[in-house]
Amino acid sequence: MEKEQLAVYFIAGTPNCLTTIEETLQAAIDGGIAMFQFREKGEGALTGERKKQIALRLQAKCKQAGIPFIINDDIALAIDIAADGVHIGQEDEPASVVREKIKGGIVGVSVHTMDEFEKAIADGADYVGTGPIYVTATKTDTRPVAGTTLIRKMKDKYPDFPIVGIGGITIENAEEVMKAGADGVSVITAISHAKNPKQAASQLKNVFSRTQ
Ligand code: 3NM
Repeated sequence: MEKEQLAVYFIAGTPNCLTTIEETLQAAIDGGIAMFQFREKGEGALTGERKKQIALRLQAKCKQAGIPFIINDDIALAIDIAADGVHIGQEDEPASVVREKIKGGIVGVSVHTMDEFEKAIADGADYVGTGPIYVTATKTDTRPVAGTTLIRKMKDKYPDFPIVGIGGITIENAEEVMKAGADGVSVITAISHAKNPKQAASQLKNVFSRTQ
């Protein structure tokens, strides 16, 4: 994968969206997101065939836009529909096992310490996400708020490895995350709950461009 694909990395599931997830994703694409992760979690989350059908529709939109379509945690679904990749946490299957299953696809791993970061690299991850950088209401079982210190340390040691920040990132604070060395920002609410998701995505893209 290219680092530039992390610039504005939108994540969403149906419970995160104010309108339909298809509409929200289309607006985010029109605003210039570079990658999308389908993360169908939380109250009211779809499962089984209904989840798969939505995934296929979102995948088609990403394909048309030429951006990677990543699935959170559900490795079986990712393989079933030939998604471009998966994103896993520390509680999921080991990244080395997922790497084998996903073959040439993108594998992203959530990390919270330098040790987890180095393990993810050794296991064959293509990028890591680290957070929560700021307070987030979207995920309740996060680690303590980390700020940008770890991103700086990670970039100092591995300047070329793709890193994205996550958790409570907004148009206002995204610049701080980029300046700490992140290759991009992962957001749910900043786009999915925006009055104008297209504009929000475009503003985040502008923050990325002006910090390069
Ligand atoms: N992972 P929002 S924080 C999915 O810290 C997720 O690993 C996190 O949502 C982590 O952009 C988070 O609305 C939620 O804050 C991000």
